[in-house]
Parts: sequence; structure tokens; C-alpha cells
Amino acid sequence: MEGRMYERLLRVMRREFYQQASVDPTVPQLLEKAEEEGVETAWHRYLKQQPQCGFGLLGVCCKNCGMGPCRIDPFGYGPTKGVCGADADTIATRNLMRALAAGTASHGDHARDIVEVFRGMVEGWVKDYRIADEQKLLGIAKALGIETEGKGILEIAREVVEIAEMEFGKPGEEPLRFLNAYAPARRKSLWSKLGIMPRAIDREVTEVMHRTHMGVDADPLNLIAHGLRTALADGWSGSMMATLFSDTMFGTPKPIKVMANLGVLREDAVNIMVHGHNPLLSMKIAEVAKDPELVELAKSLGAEGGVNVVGMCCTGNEVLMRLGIPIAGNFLQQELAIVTGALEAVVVDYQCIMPALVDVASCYHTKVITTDPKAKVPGAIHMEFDKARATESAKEIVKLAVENFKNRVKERVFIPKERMEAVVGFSVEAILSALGGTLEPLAEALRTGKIKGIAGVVGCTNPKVRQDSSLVTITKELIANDVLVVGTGCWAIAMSKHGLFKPEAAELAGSGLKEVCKALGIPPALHMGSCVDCSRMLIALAALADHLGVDMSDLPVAGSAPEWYSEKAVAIGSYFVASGLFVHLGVVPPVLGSPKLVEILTKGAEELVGGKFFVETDPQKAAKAMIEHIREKRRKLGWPL
Ligand code: SF4
Ligand code: MSK
Repeated sequence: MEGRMYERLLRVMRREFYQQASVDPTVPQLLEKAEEEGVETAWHRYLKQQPQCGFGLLGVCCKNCGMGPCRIDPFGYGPTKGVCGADADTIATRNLMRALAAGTASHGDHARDIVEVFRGMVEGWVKDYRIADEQKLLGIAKALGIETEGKGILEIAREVVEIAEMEFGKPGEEPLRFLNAYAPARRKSLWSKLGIMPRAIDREVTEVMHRTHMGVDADPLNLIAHGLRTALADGWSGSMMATLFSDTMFGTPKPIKVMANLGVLREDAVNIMVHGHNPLLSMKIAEVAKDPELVELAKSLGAEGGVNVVGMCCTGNEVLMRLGIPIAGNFLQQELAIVTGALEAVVVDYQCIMPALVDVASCYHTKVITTDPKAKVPGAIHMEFDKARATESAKEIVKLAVENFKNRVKERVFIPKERMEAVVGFSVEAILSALGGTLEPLAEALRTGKIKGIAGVVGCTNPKVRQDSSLVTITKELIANDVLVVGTGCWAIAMSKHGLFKPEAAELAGSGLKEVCKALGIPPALHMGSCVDCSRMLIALAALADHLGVDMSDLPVAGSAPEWYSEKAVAIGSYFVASGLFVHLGVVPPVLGSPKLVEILTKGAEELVGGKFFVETDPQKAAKAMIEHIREKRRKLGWPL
């Protein structure tokens, strides 16, 4: 009797926990289903990890060499130095720099894969991709100083790709060519003066690994300076190339109406979820899913609706904004998509793929298909995506998914009904076009105070935060205060799901922003793409700063990553700080064990580069701080508050 009551009590508590896990109603519904079916998700595993290691949370655990691991006692009663003598400042900074390097490497390697395929396309051994946006390519060539007059498009493409390839590992001290082409002159001269001009992406990442090896760089400030250099290599070259080459090959996004949330899965169709980051795979899967033979096969197996491709995370953003492929959710919903019981396959490339997908899928009929040699998961089916025969390769993957429809157990299918309409795809070109081809209307709205400022909100979801809640709260607070919000990644998916990308959301904006949005027919929050597309924000802000004749650090602009989890977010936040921005983090990074590191990140950085980090877990307070920062910048510009 007592045992049964205890069980009931636990169940009530778990129910309450599921309600608190997210502000997205699909989440508690599917967490309940997961529990009934004995399936664990990230939320369950997060609970099992409690209490998380205090040393790890503070950043004062080091395992960089065989004399360790070493831990510093944050209260000063125990050891204050590791075996080698490294103190909390050195250890925490080295750890953070390694995370930043991993983030930069991830974006850079993503770019390298696209550049390689672009090279293959130019040379003719890659036949299934094409140049979809010649104007974009001509624009890149012009920015890089390539003479285009009298040259054919392939010749220009070859010259562009040659420069791009060298960005990863060119020798010498010459700055990165893409950074040189796109960053404003004032910023470049500051970075040169500080000695943090990045030279090559791989080189800067390698140098982080070298400096953080035992017995090399122990000086937190010196380490951070190189960290900023590495992050700049990411934002102004690695991520930027990923964006520019994707646009060239798949088209520059334009505003498009889409549907978002798990309700986009269909009972009557084969459901395939593309997940990861690189559009090379997801664009092909979306294309071949329309192949009449595969659609017929699906129908012959009872899927009357044919093949339904949906997205997850950033590769989802890539096909969402270019093809209008619906998006099933953001990071923390990847397992829940399988829990619906309606997913025939999850097809992944890399980054943000939980290895647990395989465990969850083992409780259903879903096949997890890995496709990249550098991202295999034990228990998944590995079908290497061969870019040289991309269409055929994608068809083989889709066929496997379609054939799996016969294994779906109809009685176990539950698809939440929630789905939301959104307008996405605001590339810099699309924003300019909405503004009539010039930045002046935006500049004027900023000067007069109709729009008080611009905020870039980015990043992930994280079980440490109620899913989507900080993303939504911060965005609503900002737009209500006449701050135009732009952003990428899982923030963008959250906004799609919660109705903030509908033009009608302008009603939630302050009177000035509302007027501008209504005049232009745009929502008050704009989808600029995937994580690598944070580079679009850099390009837009650089152009705005040049238009206004000020430095980027003078702009009434702030950034935020309210629910970040990824090392890539560390790199993104850092390149925005190095570019002069105030960047809020809503999840406390593992730095608190080093007061010196905290001091540099939240104060000292501003003296060097004009930008700094600000950590606040309460989204209301964070939004207030961002608005106050914007007011301060307006005050300095002499603009009305
Ligand atoms: Fe310990 Fe120093 Fe080795 Fe780190 S580098 S594990 S602090 S001895
Ligand atoms: S997918 S890096 S969870 S935004 Fe780019 Fe989302 Fe963060 Fe991955």
C-alpha cells in the first residue's frame, strides 16, 4: 500500500517535471509517452547526472596531462595549484579556450566540406550540385578583389575556391582573406594593433591546442587574446565561407512561409528527419524525396501521402529557409521526434546529434542513419553519403527509410497536433530588398528611435533551462521595447514554433518597431538561418556600421545566447565580443572558479575590443541589461533615447 502511494507520488512529481521541461506543449505530451514506453531522454539523463560536478561547473578541473587530473579547491582550503603548478586562472582559461577551438574547428570543418564539393563542381567530378546563385558568387569574387570582367562563371568560381581553400591553412602572417574582404576597416586596424588578426583557421585552432598543452601558455590574458583571434577566424572566415558557399550552391534565402513543430510529422506519409548542420546532404534528401519512383514505393507500402521530409536543428534551418521543408523542432526535441513512433528514419550528418538517438530508436522502428565518416554512432546504420554521386547516394538512403514504413506500429503512433506558421529566410539580401535596396531606412529608424536597437539572439536549448522559455521571454521583452531581433539556430526554430515569426507578431512590438514592421510586412524577429549564418549578422552589422560611419562597437546592438550548450556557441559569442558586441549568456559558463577569467571576460575585454560577456540566468533581467546597453550606445551617439 505504502509502496503504491510512493509510486503515485513519484509519478505526480515526474508529471510536474515534464510540464516544467519546456514551454512547448509538444514536450510534456511526448515525455509522458516516453515514460509510459520506458524511454529515456536528455531530460531524464540530466536528472540522473545531479548533482553535476562542482569542479567541472567552475572550470577548475584539468586533465591536460598524465600527471592529472588535478582539481583546484575553489574555497582555498585544499590545493590551489595542479601538480605542474597551474592555478585556477590558468586551468579555467585553458579549458574555455579548448571549447572555443572545438567550436571554431566544427564550423571550419563544415565549411571545408562545402568548399571541397564546390571545388569538385568546378572541376567537373561533382555533377549533382550546381551554382544556383551566380550573383552571389560574383559578389564574393568582387569582395575578394578578383577581376571578373570577361571571365566565365566557372573561371571565377575556380579563383574564388582557390582563395577559400587557402583560408584553412595558408602559411605566413597575411590575414584571412575573407575577413579582410568583409570586416570593416576600423575593426581590422584594431585587431592588427592588438596582434589578434587571424591568419588561417586551422592554424589558430592548432595554436590553441599548443598553447593549452602543459607547460606552454599560463597567462589568462594572453590565452584569451589568442582565443579571440581564433574566434575571429571562425566568424569572419570559417562560418562565413559555409554561408557564402551554401548560398552560391543552393540559393540565397528569401522570405518563405513554412510550418514548424512536431505536428509537421504525418500519419499518412513516410517521415524522414534530416538532422545536423551541413546542407550538402539535407538538400539532396529533400530533392530526391520527390522522386516519383520513391513516392510510388511509399504509396505501395501504404503511405498514401508519399514521403514527408522534415528538419531538425540547423540542417533543418538550411532546408527550411531554402525549400520550405517543415521543421520538426530544435535540439531537445530530436529524441521526441522518434518517440512519436511516426519516424521512419533520422538521417544525420554532424554536430548536435545525440548518441542517445540510437537508444531511443531501438524502442521504435526508426532507423538512425549516419552518413559522414567523421560522425558515426555505435548501433546506427552507416550509409556513407558519396558527394561525387550525391543524387544516387541520397536515393539509397531515402529508399531504406521508405521501406521501413512497413515496420511502423500504428497503435504506437502519437503525433502532437501543434504546428505553427512562420515566415523565415531573411538573408542580408532579403532584408536589403525589404528595405528598398539600401540600409538608409533602417539607419533612419535607428537614428530617430523608431527602432531603438538591434539584438542578435542565437543558440541552442539546454535541459538546464526550461526549453524555449528564455529564448521566447528575451525576444518578447526586446521587441516590446522597440528592439528589432534577428537570429539563427535553435532560437530561430523556437521563434517559428511560438509564432514570433508571423508578421502578426508585430502586434507584440513597441509602437515604433510595430510601425516599421507593418510598413515592410515583416515580423519583429527575423530568421537569418543556421548557426554558421551568424556570419550574416556580422556582414549586416559591418555594413550598418560603415553606413553610419561608426565602429561596430558603437552600434546600439546586443547579442544573446540564452539557452546555449554547444562549444560552437562559445566560438560564436567570442567572435561577436571581438567584433565589439555586448553578449549575454543565459547558461553560466564554466569560468566562475577563476575570478581573473571572469574579470577579463566581463570587463577587461571591453577595454580591448569594445565588446564583453554578460552572464544572467533570469531572461527578464538579461533583456533589461541588453536594453540598457542599447540605451547607453544611443546616448553616446547623441540619438534620442
Ligand atoms: Fe594537472 Fe598541470 Fe597536468 Fe593540468 S596540466 S593535469 S594542472 S599537472
Ligand atoms: S543546432 S549548435 S543546438 S543552435 Fe545549430 Fe541548435 Fe545550438 Fe546545435
